[in-house]
Amino acid sequence: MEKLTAASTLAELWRHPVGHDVLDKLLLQMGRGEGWVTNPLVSRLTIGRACRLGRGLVGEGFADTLLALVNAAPPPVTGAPGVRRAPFKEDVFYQIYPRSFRDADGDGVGDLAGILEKLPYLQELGITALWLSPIYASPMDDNGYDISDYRAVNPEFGTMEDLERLLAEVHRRGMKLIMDLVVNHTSDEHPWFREACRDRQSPYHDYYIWRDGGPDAPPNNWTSFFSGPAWNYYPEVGQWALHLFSKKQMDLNWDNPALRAEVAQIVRWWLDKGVDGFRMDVINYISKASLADGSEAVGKLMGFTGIEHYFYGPRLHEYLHELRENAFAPYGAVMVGETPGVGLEMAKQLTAEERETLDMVFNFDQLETPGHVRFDDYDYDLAYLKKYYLKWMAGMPDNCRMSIFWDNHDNPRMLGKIERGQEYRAVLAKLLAVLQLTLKGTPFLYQGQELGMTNIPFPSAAELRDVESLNLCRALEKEAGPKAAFEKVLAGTRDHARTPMQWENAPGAGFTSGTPWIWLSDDWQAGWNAADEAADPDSVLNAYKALLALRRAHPVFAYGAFAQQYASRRDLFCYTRTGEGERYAVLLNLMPGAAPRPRLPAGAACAYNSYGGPAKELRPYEAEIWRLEGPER
Ligand code: TEU
Repeated sequence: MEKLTAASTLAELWRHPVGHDVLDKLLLQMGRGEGWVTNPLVSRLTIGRACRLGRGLVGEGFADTLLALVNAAPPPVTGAPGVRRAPFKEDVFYQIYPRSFRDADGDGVGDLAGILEKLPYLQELGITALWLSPIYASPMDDNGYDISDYRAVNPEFGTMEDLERLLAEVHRRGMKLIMDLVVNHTSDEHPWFREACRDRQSPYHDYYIWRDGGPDAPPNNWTSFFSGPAWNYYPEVGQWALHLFSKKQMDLNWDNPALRAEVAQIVRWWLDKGVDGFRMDVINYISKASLADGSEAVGKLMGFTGIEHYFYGPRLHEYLHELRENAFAPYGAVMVGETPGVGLEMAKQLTAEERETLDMVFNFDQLETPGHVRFDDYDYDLAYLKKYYLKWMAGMPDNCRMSIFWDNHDNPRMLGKIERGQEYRAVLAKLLAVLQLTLKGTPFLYQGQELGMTNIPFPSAAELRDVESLNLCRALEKEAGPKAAFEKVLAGTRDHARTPMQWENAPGAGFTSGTPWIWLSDDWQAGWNAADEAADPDSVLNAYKALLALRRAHPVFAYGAFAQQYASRRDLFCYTRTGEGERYAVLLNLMPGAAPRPRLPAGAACAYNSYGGPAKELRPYEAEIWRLEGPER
């Protein structure tokens, strides 16, 4: 790939795969269409001139940062003929947020014994692999994403024996278990960091990212994801240390080979115990290009300043490949990267089989519609979800793999972002289930999604628990007062997804016999709980069971080719999946009103209908799967 320079045009940047991703992301955040860059006036500008013209906006040095990022990227990925089979492509993963899943000992906090208790439920649901959010020793500043000992279980969740018992039972039931690997940072209470603070000469000092300087001003203008500057000052050593997340989550220095060897050892230690792989937290942030100031304009747009220096760093691919070779590959363990901010080409570069880095990535750009960030209060438009997946389905070749997800512990639930009311709650939940389980990629469900759990407004700021929400609330209160601050935070708080699982119509929703650690609404009383839904043939839970069974029985959903159908119908999202000697059509009505039904080929047989059976028209948000016969249309 030819290197770009300041004399290259924006048109050339747009044609460059990684340059395209960067421009695409900026346009998405601005809520602008492609025409903004591709129009002849703009596209002929050189990168240098465009950055000079916009200097007031993007700041000095932005062109250099951009060119370095683009030019350090690996060569573009070309497709491969035919899809290679692999278990992780056939699995359906289910994310457990242990604090909120099931509390077996009544202290109000979910635990490993609680997960063990619910394995029959998960197996019956049809899940084949579990992902556990962190259960390691941690001061819990960020609910376990701040690890103080990678080889210990937090007593709040149980013991190592509990974990081993859980793992054995998961395997006995023919399922897999992956853990969460949080190695962009450790807790400030990790012995490495303590040692690093105690003695500048200690080998552990260089495990972290330090800069000299007086206590008055941090070394650069980077901001943390959880409000405020991304640096803490440590008078013991007279230095600043970087933390992209909370003040207690200190970034590790991946440029230090000793640290990388340490991480590989941790991974092998767990793989020796028998875990089947890892979901790797913010793994695309591990290679920092430089510690130069971030662009203020990009910072404003994204909500965080400095991100262009580390979200696709120059040594990212090298570090991932090394870790794969040294730890994952010998065990055949699965490597799933959480990669906020990466675009389509970057996702290809990170997952292409021949590159031997990650198996799959989580990309997040489906979660907000153009021009929006998570804390904006707006209604999500399903037309964007369709546009997004049409692009990704067409763009991801068979040698790359994406995950498909709507919900996780970091975002309000998708269902509630599309519809705040309850009118179409069940049928919309089923539509999302059909889409997630029939797109080409590996689905990751999040606990409660299978029940149609949604975002129920928290009554007050006192009920919020998440460090991100609390910090943001505090910061906003100063400018806007407590009421406006709470309203803003409420729109995007991660706590929406962290409310307890609703198991049954009983006090504590069957989550706990004690007082839950986080607010629990009374939603479970209205039938939105696992026990009531199991008994109701029309429930969201039973829809998931049916769809998971269908997916498991027909590998075409894991491997088959995707092709859009009835493309002129803007109100519908229709596609076929073809392969493994089979062919299915999926019809989704994206509208809360009835829509004329497109004509299906003769011999089509209904394999799933979200209203219990097909009607003449497609009803609001109706979702169907049809088994087709015969040749391609
Ligand atoms: O999340 C990282 C991530 O990209 C975002 O969720 C980010 O925290 C923020 O929302 C920016 O918009 C991972 C974990 O999933 C999250 O729970 C942790 O808090 C975070 O990393 C730090 O470990």
